[in-house]
Amino acid sequence: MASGSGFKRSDTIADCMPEALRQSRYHMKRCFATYTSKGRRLMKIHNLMEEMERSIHDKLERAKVLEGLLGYILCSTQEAAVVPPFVAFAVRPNPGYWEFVKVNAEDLSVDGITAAEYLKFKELICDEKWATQEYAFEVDFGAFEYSIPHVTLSSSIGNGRTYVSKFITSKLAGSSESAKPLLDFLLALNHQEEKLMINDTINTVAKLEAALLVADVFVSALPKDTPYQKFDQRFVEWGFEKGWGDTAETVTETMRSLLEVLQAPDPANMEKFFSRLPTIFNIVIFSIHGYFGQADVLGLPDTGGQVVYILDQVKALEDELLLRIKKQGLSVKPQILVVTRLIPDARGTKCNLELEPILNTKHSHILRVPFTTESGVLRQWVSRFDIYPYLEKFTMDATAKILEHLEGKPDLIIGNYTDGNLAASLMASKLGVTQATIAHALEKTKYEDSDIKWKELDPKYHFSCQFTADLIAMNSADFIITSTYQEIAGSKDRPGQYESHTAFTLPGLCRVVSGINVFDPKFNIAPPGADQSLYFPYTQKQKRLTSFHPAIEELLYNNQDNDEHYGFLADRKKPIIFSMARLDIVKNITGLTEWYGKNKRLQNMVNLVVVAGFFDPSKSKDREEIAEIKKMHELINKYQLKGQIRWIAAQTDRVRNGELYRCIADSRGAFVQPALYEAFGLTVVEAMNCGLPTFATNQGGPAEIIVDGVSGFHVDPNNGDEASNKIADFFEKCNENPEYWNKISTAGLQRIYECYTWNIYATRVLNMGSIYGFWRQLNKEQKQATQRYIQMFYNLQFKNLAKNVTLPTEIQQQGKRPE
Ligand code: UDP
Ligand code: LCN
Repeated sequence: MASGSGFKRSDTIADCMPEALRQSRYHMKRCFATYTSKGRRLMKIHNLMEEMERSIHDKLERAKVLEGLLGYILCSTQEAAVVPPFVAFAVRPNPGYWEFVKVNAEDLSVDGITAAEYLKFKELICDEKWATQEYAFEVDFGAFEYSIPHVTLSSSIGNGRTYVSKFITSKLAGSSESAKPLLDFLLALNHQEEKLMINDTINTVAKLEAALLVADVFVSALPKDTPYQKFDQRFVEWGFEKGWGDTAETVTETMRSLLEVLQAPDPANMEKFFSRLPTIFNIVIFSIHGYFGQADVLGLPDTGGQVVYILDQVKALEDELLLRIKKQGLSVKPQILVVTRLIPDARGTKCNLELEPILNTKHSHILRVPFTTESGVLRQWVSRFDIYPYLEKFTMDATAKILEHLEGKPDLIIGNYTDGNLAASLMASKLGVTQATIAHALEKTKYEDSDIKWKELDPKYHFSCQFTADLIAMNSADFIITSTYQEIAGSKDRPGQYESHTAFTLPGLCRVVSGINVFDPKFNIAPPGADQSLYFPYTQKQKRLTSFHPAIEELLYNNQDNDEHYGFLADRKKPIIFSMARLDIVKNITGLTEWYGKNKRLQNMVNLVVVAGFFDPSKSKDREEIAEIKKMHELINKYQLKGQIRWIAAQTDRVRNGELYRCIADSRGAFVQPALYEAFGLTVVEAMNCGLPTFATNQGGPAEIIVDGVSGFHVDPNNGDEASNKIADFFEKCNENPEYWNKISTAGLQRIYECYTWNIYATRVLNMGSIYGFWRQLNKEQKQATQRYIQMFYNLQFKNLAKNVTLPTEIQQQGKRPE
C-alpha cells in the first residue's frame, strides 16, 4: 500500500504531512475528529485503520487516501498518542528509523517533535503530573555516542563485526603513529603473565615492521611443516614470542597478515589477523536463573532453550578454542566456566552441586554459587522476575570463586538474559574485561505497552528492575550477540526487541530518551544451531535410536492417564501435530489447543500431541504455569478433546526427545510452534533438523528461520482460525499428493544446513571476542565516560528498585534482605 506516495527518502514526514493532509482535508478533518473524540488514549495501527474506515465510508475515497502519503504514514505508524486536540504519531518508516509528529486535529497543523517530546506527550495519557514536571529524570545514553561511528543502512544492522574491521582499518591507516594502538595491544598480550607475540624490545611500529620483514624471509625459506620449536630461539632474538603459529607455514601466514595490516590495511585482512591472535583462553558465561543443569531440568520453570543453547555453545566454543590454540603453537588449556545459581532445594536435579564438569568437553565446568542473604543461603528456586535483590551479592561471591578457579581473570565474559547480563556487566567493569551480552528474550516486547503500564505490571513482573538492568547491560557490553535480525531491528512492520529500548518511558520513574542505538556496530547476528548428534533426520535409519521406541510408543499411545501423560489418541492412523514448550502464557500451547478444538476439519485429519509443564497445578510454584495448567484442562473439557489429544508432561531427556521428533515425522505429522512471541525458537530448529515440516509463529525469530511456504510455514498466533486452516490445508494437500510433505521436509533441512549450525557460530563469536577487545581499547575514553554514567544509574536507580522486590516467604518471615 502507498508506495507510490511521492514521498522521497530525503523528505521528513513533518515536511510532507501538511500538504498531504491539505489534499484530503475534508476526510482528514472527520478522521482526526474521530481519533480525538474518545479523549486521551494510546492507539495502535489497527485502531487507527478501523477508525479511519468508520470515518471515511466511501471505499473508493478511502482507497484514494490510503494510496497517498497519508496511507504510507499510517501504515508506518507504530502507535499514536491522543491528547485532544492533538494526535502525536510515532512513525517508523524503516527498521531503526523513527520520526515523531504532532497533528492538531482542529486545524490539521503539523509539528515535527523529538523522541523526548513524544514521550512526554504520551505520558499525559497516564500521568499528567509526571509529564508536566520541569525536571523529570531523562536517561540519555546517546549523549555518550559522540566519537563512535555507526552503520547507516537498516540492512547493515547486526553486521557489526564487519563494520568494526572497516572502522579500525581507517583508524590504523596513514602513518606508523596511527598503528601505535595496535602495537600497544600486541605488547599487552599474555597468558598468565607470560608474554605472547612480541616483547618489549619491539617498542615502535617501525621496529615491528623491520622485525617482521626479517623473520618472514627466514621462515618462508623453511619447509612448511617445520615446528615452531625448531626456530623459536631465532624468533626471541628478533623480539618475538610464542603465538604466531605451530609451523613455519602458519607463522608465515600470520606474519604476512600483520605486515599487510601495517602496510596497506584492508578490513578482510584485519578480521583475518584478529581471528589468529591468541587473545582468548578463558571464558566466563553467566546464566543465573532457572535450573541450570545437564539432566532433568528442561521444562522446569524458567528453564528452557537458554540452558540448551549454553551447553551446546560451550562445546562449540571449546572445540574452536582448542583448534585455534593448537594453530597458534601454544599448549594452553582453555577453560570455560558457566556460572549459575546453586539451589539447595534442587528438586532432584544437580543444581545443588558447586562444580560439575560439562559433558563432552575437556576443560569446561558449571560453577554454582548460592544466593545469600543476611540470614544465610536462599534454599528454593526463585522466579526470574523476582531475582533482582540477590544479584549484586551473587556477582561479588561469584567473582571471587571464578578468580580462584581460573587462577586469574577471564579474557571474555558473556552474559545471558537480564540477570546474567547484569552480573557480567558488574564483573567486566570491575575487572576491565571484554564483555558480550546475549538476551535470549528481552521481556519488554512480550507484553503490550509494558513500559507505560509498568506500575500495573510491576508487582508481578518487576519490569522497572528488568528494563533498567537491560539498559545497563546493553550499554556496558562491548558487543551484543543476537540470534536474528528481528531481535535487533525487527521487520518492516514490527520493531525489534533492542529497538524497542531506543526511546520509551516509565512514567513516574524515568523517561528513556535514548536507551540504545541499533545502528551501533556492537550488534552482531550469530544464530545458534541444534546438536546434530541428537537432532538428525528421521530418514537416517541406521542412526535411529530404536531402543527408545517402546517408551515413545507408551508415551504417545498408552490409553491410561498417569503422571507422564493425560488424554489419549483413539485413532493411531492419523498423523500427529506436535508441540513442545514450557507452559508459559507466551508459549501459547493453550492457544494451539483451542485452535485445534475449534477446527473440526483439522481434528478429522490429525491428532494433537503437546509436551508442556505438568497436569496437576499443585505441582507447580510458577504463577503463569498454574494458570496455564488450569486453562488446558478447561479447553480439553470444553472442546471434548479426549481421544484426540495427548498432553505429555515436560520431557527432560534431550536424546529421547530427538527420537520423539523423528517418530512424529514417521507419522507424517508436523511441528507447530504457536507462541504469541518467540525470541528465537530452538524447538523450531530441532524439529527442522529431524525433517519434520514446521509451522511456526510469525511473531519473532521463527519468521526469520523459516521461509514461509518454502522451508516450512508461518502462522499468526493472533489469528487462530487462519492458523488452524493453514495447517489443515497442508494436510489436505499432503493427502492429495504425499510428495508435498517430503518437499517441505527436505527444504527445511536444507535451510538448517545453510544457516543454523554451531560451527559457524563459534567461529564468529571468537572472532568478535578478539576484534572487540581491540575496539574497546581504541575507544577507551568514551567507554570510561559511559561506564561512569552506568555506575551512577546502577547505584541511584537500579539498587533502589531492587530493594522494593518482595522476597520469597521464607526470607520475608525472617525480615532479612541481602546486604
Ligand atoms: N524442552 C524440553 N522439554 C520440554 C520443553 C522444552 O526438552 O518439556 C527443550 C526443547 O527441546 C528446546 C528447549 O527446551 O531445546 C526450549 O527452547 P526454545 O528456544 O524453544 O524455548 P525457551 O524455553 O528457551 O523459551
Ligand atoms: C529463550 C527463548 O525464549 C527462545 O526463543 C530461544 O530460542 C532460547 O532462549 C535460546 O536462545
